Amino acid sequence: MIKQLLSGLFSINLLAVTLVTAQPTPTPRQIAWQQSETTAFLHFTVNTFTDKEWGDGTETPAQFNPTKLDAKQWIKSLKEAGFKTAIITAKHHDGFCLWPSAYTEHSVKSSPWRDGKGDVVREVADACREFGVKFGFYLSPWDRHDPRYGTAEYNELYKNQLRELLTNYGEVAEVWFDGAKGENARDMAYDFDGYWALVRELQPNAVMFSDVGPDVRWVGNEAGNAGETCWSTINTDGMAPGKADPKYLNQGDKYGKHWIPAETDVSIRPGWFYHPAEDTKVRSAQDLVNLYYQSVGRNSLLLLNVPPNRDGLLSEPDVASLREFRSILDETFKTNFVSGSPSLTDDQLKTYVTLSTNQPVEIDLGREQTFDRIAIQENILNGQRIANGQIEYWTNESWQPLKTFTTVGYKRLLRFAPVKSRKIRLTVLDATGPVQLAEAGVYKASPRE
Ligand code: FUL
Repeated sequence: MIKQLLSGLFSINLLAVTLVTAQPTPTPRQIAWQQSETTAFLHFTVNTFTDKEWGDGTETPAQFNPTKLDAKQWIKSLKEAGFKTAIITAKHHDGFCLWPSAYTEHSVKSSPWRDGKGDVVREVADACREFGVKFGFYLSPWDRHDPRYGTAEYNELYKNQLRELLTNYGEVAEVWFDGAKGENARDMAYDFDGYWALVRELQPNAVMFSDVGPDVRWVGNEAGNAGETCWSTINTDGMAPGKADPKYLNQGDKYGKHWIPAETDVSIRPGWFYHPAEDTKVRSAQDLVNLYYQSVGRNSLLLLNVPPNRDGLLSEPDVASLREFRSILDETFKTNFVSGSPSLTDDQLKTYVTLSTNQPVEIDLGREQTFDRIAIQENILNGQRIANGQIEYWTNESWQPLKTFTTVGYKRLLRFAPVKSRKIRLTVLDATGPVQLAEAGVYKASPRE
């Protein structure tokens, strides 16, 4: 009897161990991607000059002439605003190539810019190296110019162009595969498996984005909103780029089998490309800070588009907003009030406190402080486990509710009206396994937020 009971317990334990170890975890390239938090998108092509969002492929390279182009100004501004990576649209849906591809004449080499000898991709990659920003590119599968589009030959052309970009411009941190295709677009079966294999072969450290991964997924909208609940785990089996349910992508899946975190792509202006009429519609620094809370603060990454203008420069209102955005964030997160919990404040995911559900952990602030922001992080090196929890604060007499939350993952940021207290208490109420709480921060927001 006792023996039976013991062997029963033993198998339950074994089951628990198997369940925990079978949970998906990130690859080193996904961890590096997530920890970089903010990436810049640079949408630039003939559309910049034709005032369009989607070129139809009939544009002439003669229209492309950014006479004052200075990629150093782009990358320096982005670096100063804390962006760790920059992704350039090497080719958008119109098919115009920003580098002198050997496989088409529809590129910068047929344009008046730098007498047809220029290469925007090279200037961006070089500036990235100079300022210590990682480099990435977007190469639209949908090509409205090339006559080979729609045939098997196009897949070869696309792979040849990928190869050029993956071999001639140094280290690549991210490759962006856009799933967009117009309603009446020609039919075309993209060889995504072939494209992805080439990236793995030539740039094994690069993460690949598409709606459904393989490394990073779309957040499901272009408004800058990761799900209030946002799992890095998801089941993408049977899904293809351009054909996944945006709501599912937005939230991920508590029981997802694959680790494919969400990337939040959103523009600093209403459009993705520069339009003079939108010079007065640039998002304010406060608006950008809000986007940061809604993306990075919900276990995602903020991919913010800042489109160069017709001169080939980032416009002053955009640069001013970016600068103020970073200065606000720096001010808010400068002083962490948490004291006496080294493993929770050392900025290291791998040092953590292990928590079971319904086992509260008290976090001391050393003395009474006024605060209105809390940051918590899980050790995602071992996966994502918190499904929901609550935070209370101590009034000197009792614990009072402060905030509830759902998923945490890499980072959860909580905003609330200021409270004055000396300690908080965090309780995980539901989790998919033992929780590894890596970081906790308690802050007072910048008055400029
Ligand atoms: C979409 C594209 O159609 C837009 O033009 C833009 O590039 C955006 C980032 O992705 O799918």
